[in-house]
Amino acid sequence: MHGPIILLLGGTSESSQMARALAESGLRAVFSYAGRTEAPRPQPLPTRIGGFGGVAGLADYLRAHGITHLIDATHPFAAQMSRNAIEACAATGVKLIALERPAWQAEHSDDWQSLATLEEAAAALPERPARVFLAIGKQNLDLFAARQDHFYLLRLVDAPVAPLPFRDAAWVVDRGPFSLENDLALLRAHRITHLVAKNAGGIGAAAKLAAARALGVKILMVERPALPARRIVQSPEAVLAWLAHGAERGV
Ligand code: 3Y8
Ligand code: NAP
Repeated sequence: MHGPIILLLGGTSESSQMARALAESGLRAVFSYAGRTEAPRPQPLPTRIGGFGGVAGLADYLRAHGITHLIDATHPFAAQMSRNAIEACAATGVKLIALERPAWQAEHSDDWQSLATLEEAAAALPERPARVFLAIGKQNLDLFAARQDHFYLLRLVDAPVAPLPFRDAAWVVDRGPFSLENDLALLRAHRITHLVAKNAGGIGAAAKLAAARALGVKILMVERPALPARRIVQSPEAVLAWLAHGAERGV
């Protein structure tokens, strides 16, 4: 009897942990990146890069490759990919599980404001000029372009190819995982007063929160988009148990 044939949707530190666990288990799996960055971290699994072509494209891929189990370990803000995975698995009968890290929580000493969207975060910036660490990558920067009176610090995975939509900005190229000392130095060097972040959760990008706490920087946290119900676990071990359980039952 053949074991599961797995598609692992990646792009997070948890998906890298999952890939290592799958490689060690000897199970048949392929790792998938969207192709957002120039040189994504190499994985210990056969890797495909690029979109599938919507729900239909993903369903075709699942059928063509005899995929039996899909692990969605994408970032909590990769909502379109996660929605597509739910629909394509429902259409093909492929079993779906999400590997997701818990959201970050405000601590009592935090100057932390939760927002529903990046637009709300932009609107929440103060009237008076501020010095803002936009730790949201390079998509969505235009949402902040209306406020040219702030200084913006950006952290990008790849150097920007287009000019930034800001009058007064600096940027660093860094991929993470980030360290507390690095993020403390970054916030101090740029005299940051506000931090805008998406609630990624996990450890890879949490250092900026600890640095903000230490320096009394105001945290504007964009909370995660809602997703339809699906099976969610929070560790690669739980995913392996789910795979083993299913395999025993021959499903
Ligand atoms: C291409 C794969 C690892 C994984 C690293 C984690 C950590 C850094 C949190 C900050 C926040 C941000 C951004 C971030 C996080 C980890 C993890 C995580 C945030 C890589 C990766 C890919 C991407 C895509 C990229 C986005 C961008 C977002 C930078 C690889 C490094 C800001 C999200 O240039 C672009 O277009 C970049 C696009 C989507 C958000 C955006 O809108 O710009 N991630 N990030 C994946 C693919 O092609 O499928 O290149 O190796 C993965 C990681 N991103 O191996 O250590 O918690 O997992 N990535 C956010 O949370 O706001 C950084 O700087 O503090
Ligand atoms: P998204 O908006 O949810 O997805 C947009 C489209 O990108 C999807 O419909 C799909 O294209 C393609 N795609 C996304 N993830 C893919 C994957 N792992 N493999 C193959 N195709 C993928 O996704 P996103 O927010 O742009 O994120 C893209 C990648 O960056 C994901 O791997 C995600 O885990 C990672 N990431 C994102 C963030 C973030 O802030 N959004 C943060 C850290 C890491 P088709 O419809 O053509 O299939």
